[in-house]
This record gives sequence, structure tokens and C-alpha cells, in this order.
Amino acid sequence: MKKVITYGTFDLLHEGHYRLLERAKALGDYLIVGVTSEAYDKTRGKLNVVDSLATRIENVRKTGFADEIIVEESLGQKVQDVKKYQVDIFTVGSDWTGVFDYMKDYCEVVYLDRTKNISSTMLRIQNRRIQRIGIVGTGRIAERFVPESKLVSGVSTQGVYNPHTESAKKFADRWEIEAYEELEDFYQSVDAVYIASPHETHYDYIKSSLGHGKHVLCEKPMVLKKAQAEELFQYARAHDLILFEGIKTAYCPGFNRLLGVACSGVIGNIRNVEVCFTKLENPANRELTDSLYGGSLTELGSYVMLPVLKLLGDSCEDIRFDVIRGENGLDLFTKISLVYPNAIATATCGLGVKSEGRLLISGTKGYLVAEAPWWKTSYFEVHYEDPLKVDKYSEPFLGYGLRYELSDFLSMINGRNSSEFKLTRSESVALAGIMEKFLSAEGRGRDKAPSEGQRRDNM
Ligand code: C2G
Repeated sequence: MKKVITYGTFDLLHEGHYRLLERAKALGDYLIVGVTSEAYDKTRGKLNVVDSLATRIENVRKTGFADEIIVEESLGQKVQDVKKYQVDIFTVGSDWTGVFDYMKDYCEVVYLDRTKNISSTMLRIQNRRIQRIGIVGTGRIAERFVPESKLVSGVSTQGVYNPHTESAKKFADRWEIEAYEELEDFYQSVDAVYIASPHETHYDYIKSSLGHGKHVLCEKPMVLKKAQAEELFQYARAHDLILFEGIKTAYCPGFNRLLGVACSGVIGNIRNVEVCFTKLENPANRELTDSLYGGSLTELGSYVMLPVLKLLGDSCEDIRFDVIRGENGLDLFTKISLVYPNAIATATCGLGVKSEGRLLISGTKGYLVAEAPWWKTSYFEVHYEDPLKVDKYSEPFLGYGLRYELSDFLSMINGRNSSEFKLTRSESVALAGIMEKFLSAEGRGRDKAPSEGQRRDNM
């Protein structure tokens, strides 16, 4: 008797799972299915698992393919199971190709083709809502999004659109998803859109996605003009659609804990925020060559302004930009200085100058500090007058961190608006306002202004 084993979460059991189990069973005579426990999924960073373990086991049982169902509780259990049950073949979907090659020492390993399309017919029959996400853009961030999306239950990355069809095809092949040549076909096949195209294209893609009734998660900076942000949020709200700006820091657990501690009173009243994020970029890259929309502020400004807006709000009395420019006029290093009635802030970002990335929040009783990479907060400290007294906080930050924003986006779509506070519409509008003000001060906006090194204005 040939014994086969496979593993999975099998949450919101769908066609992809069903076909996997069907083919796994066909590989032998006896199929063992390991269903992951909730605790194990948590440790491997799988978020949002909707169905309980009992329901997931029951759904696997109902497929009729499993001869035996076991629970997978920890990393390392697979090898033990293969020995224990004298398994001949270990199989799993091709999205895991290579990962389980180490099992070849114990049995045959078969990667079965992953099912590309989770069809809407199947979802309707099951009366379940799995959001099919389509990606616009095929750059670095889109590459990171796909593996992260696999760790969020209730979404399925369906396909990708890029006007450069060759790039779309390559991307789609790599991730075993569909490539769409026509934007209309793309919209027909998805429920929500993740926009990861160049900054200046965001507005048009958001508008057309919303116009097609799709929810939108858009990479930062969402748009570069305040009025555009207001218009898009208004449209989304009027049509019951979710529009979400993807600044990963805003949704990660460590950063939210940091904000909670900073505002808890332990450091007293906040009087100063100093924040910095620099990344030395290759001078040949778009970020440092796009003379209209490149530069440090459009690239990293959303990150550094996030803690300032969260902690001090969006009504500062004065905002000023100090800039170091490269030969092509683009900002290599930008310092934003803000003055509030009872506080001040400096937010610094750079692509061509390296500095210490740090978030420092000073209060009347103490200060909170998170070192680089504070934008993926996993650790921070609170210090007081007494140098011996230090409170230390840590939180996990898993993978690229995009799973957190996607999970919150999904919960908003599903009507649980409890995460809306993490990045409010007015904060996104304020961020777009800052981009606009800066680009205009640099003489890059539509309303050109003299590009002197320094400029003062109201936010
Ligand atoms: N799958 C598939 N087609 C899809 C989606 C999933 O063939 N469209 C496959 C996966 O490759 C996996 C199985 O269905 O083999 C279960 O998928 P998940 O429930 O997402 O579980 P996963 O996280 O892949 O667990 O120890 C756990 C296992 O390593 C894999």
C-alpha cells in the first residue's frame, strides 16, 4: 500500500485545496492530511485564519479524499510523521517548490501544480467570500506582496496587470498567477486591487479601479495631491468601497504598541519627535533619476511623517523643508521641520546621504526610542531621568510586514472597521498634502514655485 501525506491550513476550503487533495489521493492508496493547529499557524505568521481547527478538519473530511486526518502542531513534525506513518510520498502545492526538498531524505517529494484561478462559481457555491486580489505593477514591492498574501486567509492573489505585457507575463509565471493584457479583463477577474505601480500613476489606477467597483489597497505615497486624496476617499465612501493607503509601518503590531506606550502618559506630554529613515539608493534607479517624481521625500517621506502625524496631528503651525539636492536637482536628503503649538518635530529622509535611522519621542517625563529599522518596529525602549530605569518592549515583525496591512484591508472589506484608526483618511490626505507642498516648493508641482533651498509654509 502506497501512503501519501500532505499538509495545510485548509481555511475557507476552496477549489485549490480540493484539487490538491484529489491529486494527492491519486498519487497512492492511502492519504493522510495534516491540518495545522491555530498555535502553529500563529508561529509561522499566518494571519486571519477564519475557520476553527474543528471546522477545517471537518471540511477536509467532507472532501472524501482523506483516509486519515492528523493535526500539525509544530515545525519539524513532518519528518516525524513520515517515519511514524511509514509514508512513501510527501506532497504539497507548487507554491512550496524547493522548500520541502529536505524531506527527500525520508520519502519521495512531489510538488503538485497550484490551482491558478479560484473561480467565483466555486466561491458562490460555497457561499464564502474570498477576496480575489489583482496586482497592478510588477516591481520589488509587488514581488514581496505575493508571498505575504499567502499568509493572510480569505484572500487569493489572482493575477497581475502591467502595461508592459512582457513584465506581467514573467511575474505571473514566477508566481503562478494570471497575467492580464487588458485592464478591463483584469477588473472582471478580481474583487480588489493592490496598486504597486510608480507613484504618479496611482491616481488614475485608483480612480479606474474604484470606478469598476473594486476595493483598493495602494502603495504609499497614495497620491501626490491633497485634492486628489479627498476626491478618491469621497468617491470610495459614496460607493461603499474601501480605499486604503499601504504604509506597512502603520499596520504592524510593534509600531502600534509603540504609539500606545508613547501616548499612555509614561513619558508625559510629547514635546519633540525626531525621526529619520535613509536608504542609499543606486543612482541609476528610478528613485534617483525620475526628475518629476523621484527623490527622497516621495520615496520615504510617508514613513517619516507617519509617527509625526500619529503623535502630533495634522494641524501644525509651520512646516519647512531643507533639502540637499543631487546634480539632477532631485532631493537626496530632506529634512522636514514642523512646529506645533506645544511641540516640534523633524522628519528626515535620504536616498543619497546615510544617517542613523531612529525614532525618538521626547516627553515631559521621559523619552521613547526605537532604533533602525523602526519602520519595522520590533523593539523599543522608554528612558527616564534615572538612567538605570529602562522599560523594554518587543513585538514580532514577520516577513516583509505587508501581511499586516493586507489583513487589515481585508477586515475593512469584510465590514470590521476596527483597524481604520491605524491610518485614517485624514492622515492620508495630510500626507498627500505634504507631498504636494514639497513638490510645488521644488518647482515640480503644477503650481510651480521658486525652488529655493528653504521654504516656509502652513501644512
Ligand atoms: N493550494 C493549491 N492551490 C491554491 C491554494 C492552495 O494547490 N490555489 C495548496 C497549497 O499549495 C497546499 C494546500 O493547498 O499544498 C493547502 O494550502 P494552505 O491551506 O494555504 O496551507 P499552506 O500554508 O500551504 O500549508 O505545514 C503546512 C504546509 O506546509 C502548507
